[in-house]
Order: sequence, then structure tokens, then C-alpha cells
Amino acid sequence: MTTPALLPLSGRRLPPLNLGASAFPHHRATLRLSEKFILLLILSAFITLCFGAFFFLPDSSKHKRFDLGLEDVLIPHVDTSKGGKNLGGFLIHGQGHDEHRHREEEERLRNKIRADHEKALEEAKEKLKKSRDEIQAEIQTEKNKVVQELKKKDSKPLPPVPLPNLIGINSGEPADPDVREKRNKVKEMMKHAWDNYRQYGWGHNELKPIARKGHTTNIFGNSQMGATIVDALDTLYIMGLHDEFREGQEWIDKNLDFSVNSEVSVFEVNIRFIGGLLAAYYLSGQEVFKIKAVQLAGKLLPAFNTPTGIPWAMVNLKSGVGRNWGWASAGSSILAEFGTLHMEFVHLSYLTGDPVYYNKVMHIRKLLQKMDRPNGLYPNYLNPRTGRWGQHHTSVGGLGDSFYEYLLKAWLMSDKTDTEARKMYDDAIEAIEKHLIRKSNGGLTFIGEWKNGHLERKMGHLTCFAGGMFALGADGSRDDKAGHYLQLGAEIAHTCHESYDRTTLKLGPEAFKFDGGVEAVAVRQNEKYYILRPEVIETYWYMWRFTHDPKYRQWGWEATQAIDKYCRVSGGFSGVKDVYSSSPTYDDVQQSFFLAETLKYLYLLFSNDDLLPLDNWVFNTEAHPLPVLHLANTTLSGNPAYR
Ligand code: DMJ
Repeated sequence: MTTPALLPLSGRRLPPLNLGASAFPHHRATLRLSEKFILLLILSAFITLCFGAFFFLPDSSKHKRFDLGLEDVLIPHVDTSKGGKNLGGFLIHGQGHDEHRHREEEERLRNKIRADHEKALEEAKEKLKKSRDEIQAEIQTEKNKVVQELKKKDSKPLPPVPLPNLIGINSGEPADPDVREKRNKVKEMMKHAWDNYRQYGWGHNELKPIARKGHTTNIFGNSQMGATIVDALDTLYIMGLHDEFREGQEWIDKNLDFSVNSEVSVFEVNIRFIGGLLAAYYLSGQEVFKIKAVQLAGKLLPAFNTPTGIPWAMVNLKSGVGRNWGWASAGSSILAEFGTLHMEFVHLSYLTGDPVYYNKVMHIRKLLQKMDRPNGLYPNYLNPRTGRWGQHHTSVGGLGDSFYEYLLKAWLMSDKTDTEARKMYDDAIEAIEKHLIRKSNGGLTFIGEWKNGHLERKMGHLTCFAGGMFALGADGSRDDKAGHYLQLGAEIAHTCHESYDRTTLKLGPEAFKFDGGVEAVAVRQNEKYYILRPEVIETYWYMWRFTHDPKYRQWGWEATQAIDKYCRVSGGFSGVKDVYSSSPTYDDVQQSFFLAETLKYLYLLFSNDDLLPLDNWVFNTEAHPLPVLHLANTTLSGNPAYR
């Protein structure tokens, strides 16, 4: 094989080599031809080697520059952590000083990680020196901090609105020493009820005054929501029990939490909690009550998510899932429940400027207006899925009562501008008078219950509130029948007083009959109980305000004494199981409405009329006073605040 080095590159022969003296000076004279040949051989081998090496060098074309129009140099790289851009395996770097900066940054990060790591180790060592309890306490403190922060976020002040006329909050002291004494007695009873709840049931919904511990029912769900505290606040306030009021306020501020997995009655929570909080806010001006009321109302809103907008009876405060009572006819919602939201919801819209609450209750009203009413009466049951009535039962007592009350009070609360509500009230009352109100053989006026075209001649303790309602609605009644309705109120008050007077304990039964020779007396054993209810005393108070007939104070005092004698125990006040028994047994429940309503109405009965005057205040169905809203336009829906 011929060596490529010996072949001409371009076809020309190579000239003989002249190696000269400069290459091999010592041998110049003595070099023979054979030596020259060997040297030539070595030289050609060297040249061949160099030439070959040239072909085996790596292909420099692979290192060609990308022309990006930048002064960047491409270096094969896959790590982008220094801030370069990776383009198909090449990292584009800025100029040299950038690379330097990246290295510095990398170093700084490494140092920081090292320092953090050491710090964490130190802290862990310190923690291990602490006891388990100390560690737990620290965790709790941290948790509390987070909760407080969340609360702060939730408690943003609401936009200010002009406060309505708040007249007669601190008045009412009677000049007559006898009346003053009676009033003081009622205040002392309130203190007894509160102090025992404070001692034995604090934070629970209600008190078991015999067992001396907390009590609750399904209407409040399964959590401790302090129903008695919220329900009692405004009574404490108007009685001047300010230390107790402050205790209650503090508990509400720190503990009343609505993010609980608890299924509550929408109606009860509205009348007791929202009504109680709003009244406490208006009386005291303390923002916390308004904020809590609005938070709670937000939790009730999912109950309205039904095909018709008629709310479920119950709602889970956490999940928002709603449902109806299992006992209600055909899965229906209850008239007295979904129809007793108006006052509180209008105030919520007024205070927040958010029409959502107002719209919910107005939607209910509009729906009811469109429906057929058998004999002009509203049945107690309405199915929220179909929008159809359930059983055709009508009552001015349980299941129906406060729906009628709120029609009248919507009108009063709007400064008599909500004439739509007044018309609905007038129509309903006319139908009730025609079909449900009768006189007994002994001359007692009573309100019976309508059941599928038949009148049941039985009246409930709950129905006794209607005496006060008729009196309250007398002024402004259709065809100038004010005298008639005041008279009707007086007759109902008389009948209900009879139901008390015909018992052994002088306390009224849960329900009483006007049938088969029986007049205003309970017949069935399970209707003979008295659970500290307010309705009869409520009617005495309204009748007193409108007539000043001393018999109402007298009847109220009889009831006060009977309650103090038969319901008072050392641990508070209890309901009794049989008002006809001379040795009654207790039900061992101090109902929250005893503090909210019964004692408040008694206190008002022995106060002057300038305490919470009825021209300025409207009491919700749980006796929580809400101020009249003097709105500019003729109907609430016409007020810009509600659009
Ligand atoms: C109260 O909670 C309210 O008055 C409600 O409207 C019906 N009754 C109870 C007390 O009896």
C-alpha cells in the first residue's frame, strides 16, 4: 500500500529535500545518503501523522453559533437554576458577569438553607426540653391566634345607616309604689332565672333547674349556642341589669359561633337569635350584635334554595342542607315558620344595605298572594317543592299564629306604609272571624281550629296571643272597626284568663276545650301542662297599653304570683306537668322564652307606657323590640334601599 504522504497532492512531483545546516548542524558535513534517506523517512512519517490527526479532530461544525442577533455564547447545559433559558439543551447566558452573579446567588441560597436548617434544629432541641403540656399550650395559643385573625376578617364593620328613632329605652319607672314593688318583684325573678342559668347552664341553650345542668332541644341543633343568653339580653337591658347584660355580650363576642355542623330550626333561630341580637343592637348600640345577626342570617339563606323559594324548616348551619320536619303533612313547610321571617329580614336589609333578605321574604309574600285560599283561610302546610298546600288545617295557634302577627307588624314596622301587608292581614282576619271565632255556651269567645272543613272547638295557650294582636291592629282597621277589634281583644283576654282561673295552680293549660259542657278547661292529660309560656300575659300587656283597665295589671299580678309559687325552684324556674294538680311535678326546663317574653311582658305591664312606646317599637314574636323604620316611600319595595 502506497503512503499518501509520498503521493503528489496536486499531480506535481515533490522537489528533493534540502535540509540545510539549520536543521542538523552537527552532521552537516558528515551526512551520507543512507542517513539522509532514513531522516527523510522519519520526517515523512511525522508529516503523515500530523495530516492524519487533522482528519480525526472532532467536527467543529457541531459548535456553530446560533445567530440570535444577540451577543450570547451557547454552552451545552441542562441546568436552568441559574436563571438561564434552556433552548433544546443549550443554556443562553448573558455575558460573563451574569454567570458570576448566578454563582453568587446560588451560594447565597445555599447559605440561607443551611442557616434555616440549623435554626430549625435549635428550635426543635428547645421544644424537646419543654413538657408535653407546655407544647400543647403553645399549639393552642397559635391556633387561637389564627382563629382571632379569621374573626377579625369576618367582623368588618358594616356600612353605617341612619339609626331609626330609638325612644324610650331607659324609661318606665312607675310613680305608684305598689306598681313599683310589683315591677321589682318581676326584676328579682329575672335575676333568679339568669343567675341560675349563669351558674349551671352557662353557654348551653337552656337550663334544667332541678338537675342543675344545661338543656337543649332539637330546634337549636346539637351545639351550645347560648340560646338563653341571646334571648334574655334585651330584657336584662330594659330592667337595668347591665352587669348581666355585659356578661352576656362578652360570651356572645367570644363564643357565639355559627360555623357548626348543626341542624337548626330556621324559624326559631330567626325569632330568638336574629331577633334577640337585633334588639340588643338597637338598645345598646353595640356593633357585635349586629355583626353576629348578619353572620347568622347568612347561614340561614341556603334554607331558601328550594324549587319555590319557600324555605325548609331546618337547615344545617355548616353544609347549608335543608329539610322539613318528618311530622309535617306531605313534606310541607309550616306557615307560622316560613311566614315569620319578615320583620327580622327587613331589618337585616336595612342595616346591611343588602336587599337579599328583603327579597327572600317578599318572594314568599308574592307567592302566597297568588295562591287560592280555601274559604279565604291560609292552610298551615305548604309544600316547598310543588308550591301546593298540604292538609287544609288552619290555626291561629301553633303552626299558623305568628304568620298573621307578622302581616300586621310588617305594616306597623314600615311606619304604616306597607299597605299590602295590612290588606293581607285584614283579609285573613275577616276569614278567621267568620270561620274560626265562636262564642261558647257560657259566653266565652274562643278561636277554634279549622280541620278539613270542620271546626274543632279547642283553643291553645299559643292562640291567646291573638287578643293582643287584635288590639294592636284595631287602629287602622278596615271600615273603621277599631272598636270592634279592641273588644275582640278584650274577649280573648277574658277567655284566656278564665283558662288560668279554672285551674288549681292559676296557671293556664297548653290547650282547652269548649265542648260537651266543658269551657276553657283542658280535657286530655297531655294538654294540662304549663311550660312558662308568655301568650296570655302578652295579651294582658297589650290590653293594658290600649285600655289602662286595671284588671289587666291585676290578672298579670295573679300570674306572677302563681309562677313564683309553683314554678320557682332553687335552681331557677321550671314548667309544671299538670296545672290542675295540687302537687305538681316539674318538667325541669327553664325555657329561654321565659326570660325573653314572659318576664319582659310582666315587667312592661308594671312599667309606664313611655318604656318602649308602641308608636316607635314593634315587638317580634319572641318579644324582641325592633324600631319602626320611617321609610320615605309608600311601600317598602319602593324604597331604594331595598331595590
Ligand atoms: C315563643 O317562642 C314565640 O312566641 C313563638 O311565636 C311561639 N311560642 C313561643 C313561646 O310560647
